[in-house]
Amino acid sequence: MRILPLFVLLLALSVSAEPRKPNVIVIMADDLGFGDISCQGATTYETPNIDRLAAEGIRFTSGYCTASTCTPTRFSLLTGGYAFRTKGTGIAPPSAPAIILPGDATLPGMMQSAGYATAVIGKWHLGLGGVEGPDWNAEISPGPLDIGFDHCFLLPTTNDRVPQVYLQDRRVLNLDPSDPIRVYQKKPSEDHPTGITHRDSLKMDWTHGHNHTIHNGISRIGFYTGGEKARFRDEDLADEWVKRSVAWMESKKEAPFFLFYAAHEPHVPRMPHERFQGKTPHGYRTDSILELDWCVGEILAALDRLGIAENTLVVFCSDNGPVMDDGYADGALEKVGDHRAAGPFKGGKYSVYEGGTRTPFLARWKGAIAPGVSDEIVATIDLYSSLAALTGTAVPEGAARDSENVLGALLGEPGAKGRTELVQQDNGSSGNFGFRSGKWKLVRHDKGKARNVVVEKLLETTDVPRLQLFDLAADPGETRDLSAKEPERLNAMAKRLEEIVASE
Ligand code: NG6
Ligand code: CA
Repeated sequence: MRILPLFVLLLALSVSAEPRKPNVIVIMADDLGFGDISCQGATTYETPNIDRLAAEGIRFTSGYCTASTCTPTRFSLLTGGYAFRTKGTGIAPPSAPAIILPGDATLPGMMQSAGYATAVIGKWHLGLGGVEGPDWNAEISPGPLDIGFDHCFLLPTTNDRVPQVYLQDRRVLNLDPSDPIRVYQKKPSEDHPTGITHRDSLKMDWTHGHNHTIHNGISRIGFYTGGEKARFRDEDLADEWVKRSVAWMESKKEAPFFLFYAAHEPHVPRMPHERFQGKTPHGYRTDSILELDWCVGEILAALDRLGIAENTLVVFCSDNGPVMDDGYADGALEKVGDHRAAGPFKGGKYSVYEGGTRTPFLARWKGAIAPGVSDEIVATIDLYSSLAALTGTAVPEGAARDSENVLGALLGEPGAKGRTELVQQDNGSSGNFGFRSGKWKLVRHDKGKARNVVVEKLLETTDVPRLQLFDLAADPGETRDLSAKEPERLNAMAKRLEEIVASE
């Protein structure tokens, strides 16, 4: 999707007559399921800070991300367009080129034009650099600073992909020029240690993939050498990001700021700080959820300390649903017990059933949002249009085309409606879609194969009919296919979905 910013339209302010410019923080967790927080079903450990956010704000029971993997959800959050419309928006490999390019209309760019200071701190996973990918040893462009962020402090992809270094604005932090970073497609030399050749030395074994270069006792996806001084320890990521976020907010407390805090928990490799290890009954996956909760608590405490909690809208969400074994032997599957990471929903990460995309979604703005629970449908893709409406900011014509202004619902205004329909995708290109329309859910698997429906069988697919229909009000777990009973509804929804997917 390329947008020509020739004409701009002032968005009709359907909800708030007066534009308002509170600080905005979007905290996006990574692979966090609906049932992973203790205000939504987790009973074997507590997430007090996330629960506090929920208690002081609105908890959405139909809050969604738009894809069941990371890159497409983040692409849609930042551009306001469904990722299936744009090729190359599936899970980005190590050293992938930038997916969102200078000139593309973006959420942070819109916030910049509203007068906000903007930063992204955490995981990126939207590619960096030109068509060849980033040169890790030089200035990296295009990157976040070219698409609307004033500042970034990032893990380039996911932590299971190389390299384990921070990108600060345009450069790798603490890089010694005499020890350049090199990323390789293939094993760089015969004696290069990998998760296969040095499996016995690993502090956490792999189960599938993830057996290339070893760093910090964990083998990764991809090969690299060099950059020793720039490398971080997995255990320290969260502490560093929180420290950087708090310092940045403090430096911007006079101006309105927009912070995208892109957490890594509980994505693999799950290697929380030592102080969280062993603190839950289910292994490092849920230990790392305690770490995430601690991060949220630190951010909220900073808002209180800076005296800006009443002037800050905090949105908490996830980039896709949960997964147990995602490539490392961290015990998540073996120790899951009765914990239901996706809550009452079916499927999880990689799936177009509800568990893949219906995820935690909280909004708190002290003094402006009356606390409560909402069943309105809201999605991460809607933040672009909704924040434009909030701040009274122009959106370039044709931009953010799939982003709906659900500001009234986000702020819990009485009678305000969320979406009436939403398309859910997986990683893209599979022909799998979920389509929610009111209480109805159409599920489409073009090849008749569904993934991650049964938690134990991530790598296997389950045979399913091409189209299925569920009544989410009566059957949130998508267990009773009503397609034979409701053929007209099935056909009408299949047609509408096709219309949305095929529209240019
Ligand atoms: C998959 C990885 C998985 C995870 C995922 C991306 C393998 C076998 N699996 O390809 O471990 O990294 O990509 O996750 O390599 S996401 O949340 O960033 O989309
Ligand atoms: Ca993810």
